[in-house]
Amino acid sequence: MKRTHLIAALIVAVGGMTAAQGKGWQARPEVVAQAAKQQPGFNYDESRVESYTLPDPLAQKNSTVKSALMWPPRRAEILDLFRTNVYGRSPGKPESVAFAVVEENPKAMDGASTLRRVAITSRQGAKTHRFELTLFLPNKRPGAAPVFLLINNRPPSNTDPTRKEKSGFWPAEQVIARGYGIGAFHYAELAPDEAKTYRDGVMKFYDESGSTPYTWGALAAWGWGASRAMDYLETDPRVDKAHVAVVGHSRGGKAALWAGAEDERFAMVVSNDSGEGGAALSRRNFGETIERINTSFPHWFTTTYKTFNARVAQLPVDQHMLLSLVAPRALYVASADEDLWADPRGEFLSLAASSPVFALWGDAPIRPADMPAVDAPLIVGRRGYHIRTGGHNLTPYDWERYADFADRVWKAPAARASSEKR
Ligand code: GTR
Repeated sequence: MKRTHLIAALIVAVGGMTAAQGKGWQARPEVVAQAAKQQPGFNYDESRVESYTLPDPLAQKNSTVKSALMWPPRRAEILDLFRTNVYGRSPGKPESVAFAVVEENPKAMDGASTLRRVAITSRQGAKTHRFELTLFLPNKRPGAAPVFLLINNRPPSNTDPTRKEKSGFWPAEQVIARGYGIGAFHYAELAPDEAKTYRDGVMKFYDESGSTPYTWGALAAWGWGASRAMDYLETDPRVDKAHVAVVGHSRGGKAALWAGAEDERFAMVVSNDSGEGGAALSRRNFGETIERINTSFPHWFTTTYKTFNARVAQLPVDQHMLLSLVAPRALYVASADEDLWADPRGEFLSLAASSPVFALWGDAPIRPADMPAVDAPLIVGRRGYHIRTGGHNLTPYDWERYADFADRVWKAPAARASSEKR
């Protein structure tokens, strides 16, 4: 090739790459300006993101994980690093868990669904802890239904079992119409979301004369609640227990990711705007920081996490490794265009950096340059992502995308129903 041709070819290649990246999401300047005004002292400027090196999720002491068969010990190691350094150690299943249906309405939502309100009582020694699960199951669906379970971090009225109040945060009618069950419990029933009182929920139940081997923070307690709800779901014949998704928004999203890491019975994990301490990379200096989250919400994480406030680069993990713990199950990460505090790009890059782990099961990579434009969902293998127009919230749009994703990875409900009949 003549020199001039070669130069032309290079320029085309560079131009092509820029064009591809240009199609992806960029924060709007007015949103950046607004964020800087609302939460000053934090970085919202992409050009000020410093370079960082992420720990390799596949690198073990003396070898690299090269196959799905080699993953379990590395997975256990990563899980333990998160327990020690980030979320703390949870007690696991209590001595016994009992379920009581406190209300059943087979004709809820004008006959479209069956409502079950279930009291979940855990017993440990002489102590008991009780919380409630609200569950709607689709009546039109033959057989057991897959279920989306929300860790509700908003007021309980958002998941009103009477349906007198309806909220886009938990659009139960819409999810039922898609053929899925939908459940929720209120996070504060597990641990109050307050530094002074957070131990007054389920943690008290494990505190033995002031000393406990459990170092869990509130996020882990909320995730523990999801596991106890799963204990119930496993017993309900109308629930397809092999297809239960744990869903959470923001702090609930952080808890959902941790629940999915700790409990592999969840076949899908959905993180909605979970940000710092959730899906977003901690090493990327954009939006909320570890120091800030540990200061504002000291009760969310284990105390060791605070020792990383000023030395993030020394954390043995980053959040792409938390996402990796979901593999080979299904994982959906969602961001919102105006939610710069949660670092949408950091959430996407984290998902992209989990690619080597998902590749162990043959999934194609999600590359950093693949970040889509707003409202243009991306599904690659068993991972999904979207960035929605609007602010920090969980909305009917988000739920539609989660149902689309479940249709895809769990096969369309109609197709499943007919294959079940055979
Ligand atoms: C913010 C916090 C975020 C996120 C959010 C929420 O104040 O800084 O990490 O969890 O609250 O839960 O809505």
